[in-house]
Formats: sequence, structure tokens, C-alpha cells
Amino acid sequence: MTILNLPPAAEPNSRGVVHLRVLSEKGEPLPGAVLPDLSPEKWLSIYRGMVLTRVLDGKMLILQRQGRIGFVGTATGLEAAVIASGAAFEPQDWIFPALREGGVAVYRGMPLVEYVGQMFLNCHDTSKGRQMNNHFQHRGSHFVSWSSCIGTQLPQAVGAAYAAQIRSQGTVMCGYLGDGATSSPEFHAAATFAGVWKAPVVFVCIDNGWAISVPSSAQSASRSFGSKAEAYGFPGVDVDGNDAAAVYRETRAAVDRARAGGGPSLVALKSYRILGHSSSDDPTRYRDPSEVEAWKAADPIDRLGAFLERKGWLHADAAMRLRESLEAEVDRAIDEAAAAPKLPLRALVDDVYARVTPRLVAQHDELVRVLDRFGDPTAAEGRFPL
Ligand SMILES: Cc1ncc(C[n+]2csc(CCOP(=O)(O)OP(=O)(O)O)c2C)c(N)n1
Ligand SMILES: [Mg+2]
Repeated sequence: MTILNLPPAAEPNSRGVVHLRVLSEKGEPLPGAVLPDLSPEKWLSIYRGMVLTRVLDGKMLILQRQGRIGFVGTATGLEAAVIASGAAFEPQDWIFPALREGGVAVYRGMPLVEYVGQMFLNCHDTSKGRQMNNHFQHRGSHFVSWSSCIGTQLPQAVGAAYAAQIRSQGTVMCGYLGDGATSSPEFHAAATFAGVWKAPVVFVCIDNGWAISVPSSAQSASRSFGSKAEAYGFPGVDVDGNDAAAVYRETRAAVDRARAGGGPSLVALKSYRILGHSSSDDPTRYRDPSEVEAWKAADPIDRLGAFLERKGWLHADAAMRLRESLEAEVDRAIDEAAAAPKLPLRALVDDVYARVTPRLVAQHDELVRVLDRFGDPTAAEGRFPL
């Protein structure tokens, strides 16, 4: 029998775990639940970040389907888990992301044209085309470039946290990971060192139900992802990741504890990847469409929107206008980024070392010869040349 991967409920799941919540599915504060103490402006900035993330996903997927960019990994359905957790860190903190947290870079100040430019891998891409696209970085918002090798960002986050601790900087590091990444050796190494050193790091595990085609129920025999922290000697918590209020409250508590010298935490956010693993994936081959429908009905943007409406801080027409204005903003960024020049080939080698090494010069020259001989592969309009 297939076990469906359904949204968290008020009663314990089959492993006896209840995911913490603050808001009901309809956005009502639950009786007795403590709301995070946020200004209306901060709530609205989180909501805006969530809607912008959804808009970016939709438009990037269209660009990918048009053959104008190569790859997209979306956060659709994960917006509360991504943005409300990211919003709990301060500007001086550093984010070590996984695939789906580009919205946090934008929330923290990455210009949209750089985000889209990284998707196009053109001159607006601050990684200068040396990364695959959809691998954002933004120095100004302390958002570190991700590596596709699952889990590798975690020891880096812990190392940076240890350095900040030694320097008494009061800086907290955020290490994002997926449910699948909890099985990586890097998660184990990072959590071990973080626990021993009491490093100021918060591991934010976004359980989006799947690691490509492996359901998160089959990923581990642990009681829950949050409970894994116990083995490493620090607190872990399991949270309804579609409840932006609960996500913010619990992440913020972990950030505050880390900053005060209380060491690391693991915040596990139960949510769901509504779309495929990436633009190269067809999820209908391995999952039951009924669970996707169940999670669509538990939409995190609608839930936070309903809460904000209830509070009188957001009206339905303002929400619609916000979405339209964000769509227009992203369209402008796409127009600007799409018109930007390609990176010169030299950018591949230019500032890798203080001086370009003879080997890199030789590789660059060889590439120029190949292009002269076979032509520019990007000239094949609207279709992939490979
Ligand atoms: C070290 C390593 N092993 C395998 C892969 C192939 N791979 C790419 S994404 C992925 C699953 C990741 O799942 P999860 O951590 O849940 O993140 P999600 O994609 O669901 O956000 C795997 C196994 C990889 N990129 N790196
Ligand atoms: Mg996953």
C-alpha cells in the first residue's frame, strides 16, 4: 500500500510526531499558541517575499520551457519554509543555502536583475558563469554560493560559525538542507562538530516530502527530522513548514539562542515540493497526484494572507495589486537581464588566481579554437544544441 505524504495534522502522525503550529489552515491563531512578536511591516515583508518567490518560480519555468535558460529548481509550496525562516536571521548573519532558497537572497537584498542574470549566466551573474545556473550567491546579503553536491554547505556553515565564535562576532550561520541531505555524511560531520563546539549555527531542514523520487518517509527511520538533533546534543524541533508564523517563531528562537552562546539547533520544517524536483523531472512517474492536491489546499501563501487579512493588515485587493506589481518587477528584470551581454570567455579564467596560470591560458585558447571551428553553441535559437 502506498503511504501518502500528507500535510501535518493536529493529531500525531504514524511516528507519534506533532508538527508545531501557530496558525490553523485558515490562518486563525490557534488557541493558546504564541504568535511571534512582529510589526505589521515585517509580516508584510515576509508575505511579499513569499509571493515574489512564487512569481519568480513561475517566470523562470517559462523561460526554461522557452529554451532560454537551462535549469530551474523551484520553491513552489515551500515559500513559508524558505522565506519565514530566512527572515529570522539578521543582515550580519550568513546563509549557506541548498537548491531552493534563492528567494532568501532576494529577501535579503539581492537585486532581481542579478537573480535573473544568474539564471541566464550572463554578465549580471556574479559567479561569472562558473556555476551552473540557479546557484545564486550575493555578497551584500551574505548569501554563499551553493554547490550541487548535496550537504556540502553544512560543514562550511559550521566552520564559519566556529570562526565567528572564536572572533566573538555575534554572527549566526544558517545551514539549509533538504530531507534527503540528512542522509549525507556532511550533515553528520557538520552536526557533530556544531554540537561539540557549540557553534552558533542553525540547521534549517526543509522536508519537502521528496528527495527526487525518494519519499521523506523512506529517508530515515528516525522518529522525525527534528529528533535527529538529539544524537548530536542540541535542540531540534519539528514544525509545520506551511505555517509562516510557526516557522518564523521557531527559527528566530534558534537564532536568538545561537547568538546568545547557546549553541546550534535543528529546525525541521514539514512542507511539500508541489512541482518536480527540477525542470528536468516528471514527478507523475513516482508520486500519487492526490497528495499533491492535498498540499495545494494547504497553500502557505493563502494561509499567511488569510492571517494578515484577519488582522486588517492586508486586503484582498491589495494582495492582488502586490502580486501584479511583483510580476511587473520580475518582467522588467527579465527584460533587462535578457538584453545584457554574455560574459566574455576570458571571465572563465580571469580572476581565478592573482595571475592567470599558463595551464588556464592554454585551456582558454583551446576553447577559442573549438568555438572557431564548431561555431557558437548558444546560437541555436530556442532549442538546446546538445
Ligand atoms: C552528494 C550528492 N549525491 C547525490 C546527488 C544527486 N541529487 C541531487 S538532488 C538530490 C536529492 C536532494 O533531496 P533533498 O535534500 O530532500 O533536497 P530537495 O531537492 O528535495 O530540496 C540528489 C540525491 C547530489 N547532487 N549530490
Ligand atoms: Mg527534499
